[in-house]
Amino acid sequence: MSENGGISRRGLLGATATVGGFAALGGAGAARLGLMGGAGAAALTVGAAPAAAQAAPAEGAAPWHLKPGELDTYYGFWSSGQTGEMRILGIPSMRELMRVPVFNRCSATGWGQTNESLKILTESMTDKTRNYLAAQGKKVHDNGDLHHVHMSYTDGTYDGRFLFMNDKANTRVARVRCDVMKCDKILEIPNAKAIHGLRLQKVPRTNYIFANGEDEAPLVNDGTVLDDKSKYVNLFSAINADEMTVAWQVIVSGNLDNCEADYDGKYAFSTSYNSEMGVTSAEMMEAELDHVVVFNIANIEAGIAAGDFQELNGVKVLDGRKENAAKKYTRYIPVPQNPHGCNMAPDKVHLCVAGKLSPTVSVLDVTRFDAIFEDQAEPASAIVAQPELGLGPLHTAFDGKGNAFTTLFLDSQVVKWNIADAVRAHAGEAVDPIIEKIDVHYQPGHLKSSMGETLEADGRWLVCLSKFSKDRFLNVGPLKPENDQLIDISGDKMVLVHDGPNFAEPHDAIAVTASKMSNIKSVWDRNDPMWADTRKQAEADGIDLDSWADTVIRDGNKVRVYMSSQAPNFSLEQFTVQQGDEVTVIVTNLDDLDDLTHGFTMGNHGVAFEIGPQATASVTFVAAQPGVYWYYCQWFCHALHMEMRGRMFVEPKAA
Ligand code: CUK
Ligand code: CUA
Ligand code: CA
Repeated sequence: MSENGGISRRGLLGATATVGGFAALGGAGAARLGLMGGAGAAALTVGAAPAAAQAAPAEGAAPWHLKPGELDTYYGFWSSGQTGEMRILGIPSMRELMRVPVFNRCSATGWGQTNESLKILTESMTDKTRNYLAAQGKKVHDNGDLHHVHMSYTDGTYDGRFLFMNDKANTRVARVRCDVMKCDKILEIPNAKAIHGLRLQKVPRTNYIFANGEDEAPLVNDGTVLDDKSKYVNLFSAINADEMTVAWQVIVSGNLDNCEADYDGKYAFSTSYNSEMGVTSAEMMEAELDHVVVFNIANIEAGIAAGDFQELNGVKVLDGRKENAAKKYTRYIPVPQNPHGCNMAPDKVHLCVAGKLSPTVSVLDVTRFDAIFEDQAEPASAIVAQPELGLGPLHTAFDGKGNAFTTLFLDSQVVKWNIADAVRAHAGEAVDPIIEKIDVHYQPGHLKSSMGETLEADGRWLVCLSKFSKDRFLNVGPLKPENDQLIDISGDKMVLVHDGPNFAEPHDAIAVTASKMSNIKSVWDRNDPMWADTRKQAEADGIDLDSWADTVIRDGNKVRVYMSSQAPNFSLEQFTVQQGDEVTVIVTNLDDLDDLTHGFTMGNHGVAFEIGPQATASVTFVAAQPGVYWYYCQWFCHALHMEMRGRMFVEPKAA
């Protein structure tokens, strides 16, 4: 068996000769090589290596094969790209455990429809968005593009409190509470456009969320500027993680792609693939060198304190462009070409910047940044290695033992290499930093090692999120799943052990030791802030939400229907409203057992939501059509679950 699983992807490319010259290729060249997708990418990825090339050890001995009832040892938190939700998978089984709606509309849970979720989705909305949505007859966006999920840190490792994530589509950042695995805050970021890269401060704890705006836009974007490029900017945002408010923004030169933070709490970094500030794909590939922006957190905070900012849409905005270097907010490190991934090694020293159009990863020594900010050293002096790893390097992960793993998008491979050897080779020593390459299927984007973005990187598992599955699964039509692959990295050789089909499009994931997640509840706290507003209204209506409630309150043409659920009954088997009433149904689930969720679906009204054990949830709708309508519990809860239903009677409007 060939170690690389048969035919090498490079062979298919016929690319040996093009590796060196790849960085110099212009737009057309890159398009021909398929990097920009389309026909090129397809041609490149058909013709797969034999699928069975990676033989698994005998069953039973395989640590990734969990028997029924066995629990995984890691939580995987996955993004879902254009689906807009967060997903939880178990590692190493790769079983999908849960979907957590965030930016999307969820039919099962009522996310995007319940009053409690609508408050979270709308409370930080800008006026511009609110007005846009009103013109569509909508209250909220029901799509998102969630690329990056990261967990809050204390002292450089995961603390199990929160997960934070971006929405590139509608320029938002969200927070998910780990105790109940529900989103509790969504923040629309003013001024910036298309929040893409998102990372967290790692030490001493996560006070800031760093979020990149990817798209350039006029700073005052009011329809008066189109072609005057001097008015276009990009913004780096720091968000207060506790309050979920924008702390400050920095205007940068060039655009921003992925970001990262160090293990000292001093710096954040962003890659920029459009240092050219081009507006066409060809313009964005003109320069051979783009850059990494380094943000000096203390200097920026001092600048804010000194009043060196303009206030724009309620946010303090500093100028960190190249021409403002004297302020020492930012430094620009030149790297080749259209860099993408930006990953900090757990050795606290090395930042790995993947070249994408260049076959190299640039290794930056962050301990040199102090001198660069003090103008005692050139920005480029931070580069201590630049190993040539293969075609289309996108993201890097770490095993905590000095090795790095980089995805090669075009080569459809993961390359394992040694950081110290790469540094020695850069200094002129005759060492090859590349340890091994393994084929993945196909076209990998992110990859993530277990605990690999913490000081507790353990080198056990590597998840590789491949963008194409092609022939790896039964054909399901023109739209294919992606393929999240699991690689055992605990031994000397990487071993591919699992293919995991996944729906559009998990860009990124993190793998967290299960013991970090001991604070997850199975039953809600009755006083949870999620329904604090609903509780306040109930108190005003004289209703005790914590006991059996079966009361209908009329308030003009607003009707509030309070009911409780306890398997297999709703407290109200019927209620009556008038045509045209604005009806709010408030359901409290008084069951307090593990896994006893009820639901409320109002037939032919497009209304459905989840009520977890001890939770309260509500939905408001207009009873526009007279008649009898059945409501029912859609969450299987009891042998008499089908019978758990009742009637709403809508009386016709008096003529
Ligand atoms: S980006 Cu998708 S593969 Cu949005 Cu993290 Cu690199
Ligand atoms: Cu309650 Cu089904
Ligand atoms: Ca560029």
